[in-house]
Amino acid sequence: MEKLIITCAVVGAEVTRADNPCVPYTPAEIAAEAVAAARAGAAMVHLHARRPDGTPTQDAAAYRAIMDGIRASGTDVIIQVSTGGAVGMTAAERLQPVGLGPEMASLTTGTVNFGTGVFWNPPDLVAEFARTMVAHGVRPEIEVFEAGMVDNALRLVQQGILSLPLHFDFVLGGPGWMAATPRNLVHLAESIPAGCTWSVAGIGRHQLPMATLAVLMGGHVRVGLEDNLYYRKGELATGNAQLVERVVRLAGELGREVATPAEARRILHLNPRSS
Ligand code: KMH
Ligand code: ZN
Repeated sequence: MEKLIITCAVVGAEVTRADNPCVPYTPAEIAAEAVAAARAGAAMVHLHARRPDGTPTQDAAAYRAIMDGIRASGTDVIIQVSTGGAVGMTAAERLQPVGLGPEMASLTTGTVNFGTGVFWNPPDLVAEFARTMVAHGVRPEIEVFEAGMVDNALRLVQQGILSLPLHFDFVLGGPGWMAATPRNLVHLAESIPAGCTWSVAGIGRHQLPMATLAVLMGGHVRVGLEDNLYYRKGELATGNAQLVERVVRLAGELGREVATPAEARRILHLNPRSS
């Protein structure tokens, strides 16, 4: 098996300090959480930005400040920006951080219910996002909330917009999406073409069981406060690093080595970082 890539989704767009006081808001706080996650063993961070009051923003300046803060720490963690943003944002708003030329960006390849709203990703928008990523040399991570989103991504390959191998992230267990069950995870892992890679992001209480399955199945793992605020039932996580540390321990117990950012770049077919 390849070494295990741990991605940390450090803040997301929805969770607040009322949910868990560790949720970071300012660029400096988000960067600090990302650096702590990287030091704990995350090879990649999935970023969203917030305004100082906690409301989500896709403002490029906010992302730039977060990215600069992460790089200033000296970590070479892979930086993946969100193009999902928050429900209700326009396409132009959501695309802003791609212009900064991060190594990766998330790309959700279909529309799905999200909380009480709709996470709107019609075909034209998805194709535009994919083309913009390619134009900026940004590698997509395909976010899969429903099984048909795998097929939608492969259609982009057939259309010549994206190319294989792709990296998929199966986001399972949120209300209104595919359930976080072993059967669904096996089905998704078997649905992607040979040579592609996948991780799983289990939502809430599903984070740990899905991570465990991925470690055993040869997939990769996403954890972090975006997806899960708790360490265990009734006990809030003390930060992103704590959730990453647990996966590192789990992988060690199960005999799977954890990838460094440089190793993760090789596994994901990203260019090596020169500086
Ligand atoms: N906040 C959700 C509406 C992504 O980052 O690409 C979308 C999301 C997915 O978090
Ligand atoms: Zn996200």
